[in-house]
Amino acid sequence: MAEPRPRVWVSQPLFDDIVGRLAAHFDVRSTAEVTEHPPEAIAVALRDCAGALVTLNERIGAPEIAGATQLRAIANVGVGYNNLDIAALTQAGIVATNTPDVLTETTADFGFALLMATARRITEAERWLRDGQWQQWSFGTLLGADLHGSTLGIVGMGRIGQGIARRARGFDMRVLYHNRSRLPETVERACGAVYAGFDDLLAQADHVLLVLPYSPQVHHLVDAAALSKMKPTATLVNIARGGLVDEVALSDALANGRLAAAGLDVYEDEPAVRPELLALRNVVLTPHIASASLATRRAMVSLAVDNLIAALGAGPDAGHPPTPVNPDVLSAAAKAITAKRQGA
Ligand code: 8YV
Repeated sequence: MAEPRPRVWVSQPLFDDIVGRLAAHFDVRSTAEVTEHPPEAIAVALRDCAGALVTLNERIGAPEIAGATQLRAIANVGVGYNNLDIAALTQAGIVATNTPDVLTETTADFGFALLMATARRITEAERWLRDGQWQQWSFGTLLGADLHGSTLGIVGMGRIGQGIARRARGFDMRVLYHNRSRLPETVERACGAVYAGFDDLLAQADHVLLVLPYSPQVHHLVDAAALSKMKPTATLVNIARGGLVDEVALSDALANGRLAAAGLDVYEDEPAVRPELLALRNVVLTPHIASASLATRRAMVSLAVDNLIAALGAGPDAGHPPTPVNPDVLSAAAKAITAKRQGA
């Protein structure tokens, strides 16, 4: 009798034609509607699965995998994977993968768009016009801050940060960056970016853009103290993770003229947005869409599907998912697959 096929869970409706590729190898348990899965439901969903395709909405750690004795791989649709407890997954021998590269340029485009909208007050201006407030053209209406000739401070100089720096060159901006480690000089030169300490960057930048990965170590990196180091005329843009910014301190700074404006695509408690932020006119708020072009979101799902198939030992790249997060687990898993094949 044929062995039963491994079961995989797909936590959200993604693109059916792409996710459909999983069915060639696995028994797929899909999710028809966008669903908020509480932790207990995730634990139940994972219990009899070998793999899962998940999004940032699903937080998976030790309690969720405790009963999932067959679970071998989790493919995250997203470059950020702070929704996954990598230490717990690694300890349990579960491979985790993410989706870098395919979203770099789209996300960098959006970072720039949000920066422009924030500095030049574009959404505020549209609301004002739609509200019927444009009764007479006036010279002093909705004056914003320039991008060209200004200093941009990028915090987090990975692939997306570098993409933003390259775009900034076209606007004749001076680019400072801060990163855990300084980049090789050749990369700095290619991006036209100069390394700065965090406080120095905050003090010098006219626009500060956050693009660093979230971890508990950088929780509230931008707090009241950091905000007080920024120019009162500056803008802050966050396209990384909400937890990087203390939203109470930010709302306070925006309301009291200690910061000119902010553009936020991510929030501390998504999808909830603080009423204090909603009430402010000098903040541009978007619903976590930095990677949301059709082509890129499809590419992300496709890469996640490739990762899951390979991590579970199927398909042409069996045992070698393209973008693992915890490759140590993978090498053990890949060895087991090779051994099984050689033994077969
Ligand atoms: C995704 C993101 O849309 O890639 C990331 O880290 O934040 C977004 O691009 C999100 O992760 C979907 O799960």
